[in-house]
Amino acid sequence: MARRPGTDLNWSDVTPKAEFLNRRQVIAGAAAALGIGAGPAMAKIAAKPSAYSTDAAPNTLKDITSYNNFYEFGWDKGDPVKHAHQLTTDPWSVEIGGMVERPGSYGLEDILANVTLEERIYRFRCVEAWSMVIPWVGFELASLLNRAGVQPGAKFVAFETLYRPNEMPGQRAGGIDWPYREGLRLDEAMHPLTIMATGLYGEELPNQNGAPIRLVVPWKYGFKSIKSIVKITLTDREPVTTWKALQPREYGFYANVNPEVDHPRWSQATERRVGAGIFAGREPTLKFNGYEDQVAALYSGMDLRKNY
Ligand SMILES: Nc1nc2c(c(=O)[nH]1)N[C@H]1C(S)=C(S)[C@@H](COP(=O)(O)O)O[C@H]1N2
Ligand SMILES: [Mo]
Repeated sequence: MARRPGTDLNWSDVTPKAEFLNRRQVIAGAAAALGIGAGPAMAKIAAKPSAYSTDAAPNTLKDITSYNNFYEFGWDKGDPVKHAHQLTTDPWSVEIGGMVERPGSYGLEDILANVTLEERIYRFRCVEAWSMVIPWVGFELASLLNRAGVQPGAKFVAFETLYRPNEMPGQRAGGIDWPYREGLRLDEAMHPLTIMATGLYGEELPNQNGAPIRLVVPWKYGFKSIKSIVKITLTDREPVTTWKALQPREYGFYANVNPEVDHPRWSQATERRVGAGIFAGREPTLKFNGYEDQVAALYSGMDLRKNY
């Protein structure tokens, strides 16, 4: 990991070499399927298809935009769609700081003008044992972190949601120590599956889904995929994260989807696909939410029961 400042950091730089070589063909195949960049994300986003997309059938736009967890707008699944229209998402900027070469406030338009937007159809698994398939539009977080220039000593990435209680009624109530915070290990953040989403179904991200920019980490429980991000900090120690701080025995820092490690209060072996209908059976939950081939190497040698 010894690098000169300003050098682009790739997933391979934070991944043991042998593991990277095993995956080169996957990466090469994906790269070939992609192409050139797209313009800023305005309504009707031009986004290229991705080899990382699942071929599972996506949920309907209605399911994805009316059954939400966004506690800034209330605790019920139907609260975000009722209240999130209050949120002002333009202008928007993301403050990138900590162990980076080029700290500063990055405007959303400027961020979008310098990335490649892709459609990524991902499986999405909430820790509450429901799931969806969501056609996100977004770009690899790695490209943004490289733009800011990650310093050699950085090991984690911390994220914060907007704190604006006058537009977010849930923030006027207690329960959570706002703002909502999340974090990733640097190698997780640099992984090509990790994206910043700015749209879904080829349109701008609806407010209830985390407009205008949110994280999506498809192999982890949904609470890691923090919404409406205003701050990204590179750090050398594990950052405080909202759910772990609230209930450390139930929610860990890693939160990798794992059917073999139950939540203390319910099984994680199966899941309910939202919208599948009341006669559809539960589906088996897949290790790393079906992304095991791509991400298992990030955790080789780790006890996944201890690091839940
Ligand atoms: N800021 C913020 N981000 C958040 C949450 C939240 O309450 N606040 N909920 C998380 C949880 S628990 C889930 S399951 C997903 C839900 O994303 P969706 O509503 O777009 O499906 O967002 C995650 N990101
Ligand atoms: Mo969740």
